[in-house]
Amino acid sequence: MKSKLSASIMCADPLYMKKDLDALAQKGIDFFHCDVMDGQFVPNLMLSTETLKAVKQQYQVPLDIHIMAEKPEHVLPWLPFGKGDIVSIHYESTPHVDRVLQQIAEKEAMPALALNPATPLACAAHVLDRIGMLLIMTVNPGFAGQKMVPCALEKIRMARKLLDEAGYSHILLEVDGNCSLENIPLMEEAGADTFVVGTSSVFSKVHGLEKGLAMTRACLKK
Ligand code: S6P
Ligand code: MG
Repeated sequence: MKSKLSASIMCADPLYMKKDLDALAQKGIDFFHCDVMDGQFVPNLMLSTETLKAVKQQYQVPLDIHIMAEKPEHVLPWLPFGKGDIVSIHYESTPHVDRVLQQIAEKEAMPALALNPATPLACAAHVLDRIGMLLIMTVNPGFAGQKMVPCALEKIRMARKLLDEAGYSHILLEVDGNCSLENIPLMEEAGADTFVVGTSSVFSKVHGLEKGLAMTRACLKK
């Protein structure tokens, strides 16, 4: 499977967001990763429904919406998504994981399950028929600019094994958090195929957006 980049748009310059998104769209970014945080499930607030609607209306780039909210079933009806988009919910955020994944599929988007760093992979075992993507958090969710947690690479390796051995190799394996030029090759080697790129790579102030994107693409093997 060809590796993909999902640009974390919360890392764009909030005063010049359109400039950054235009450049990414023009350069053929695979997804816009849209973090939705409620200040309860995670200690931060981000991105607004109006921002997501404006992005959805303006660009053809598929959305990769990452809901970090308690009871995502209450948030889903406000969000703009449909065919071609991906919507992930956290296992830890609702007792009705299976039902909410179905609600996402009913709107023709790809349902995805996200797992916090300390959540065992076994939590995904009974919904593999429901999901098109498994999202492994490689930092604790809430903020950009953090360091990868120590067990991340081992967890990615175990996730790849679980998917392959259970006959679900087609499920995308996304990693979110500290996808840097140094970490991406290690994550890819461990079996990840979809990388959320934020301040550690594409949005790094060191290179600027376009050079950052080119350098990030260059470190993918697949
Ligand atoms: C964080 C959020 C992520 C970040 C991304 C930032 O909770 O879910 O999507 O936006 O991880 O990337 P970086 O390179 O700053 O860690
Ligand atoms: Mg995210």
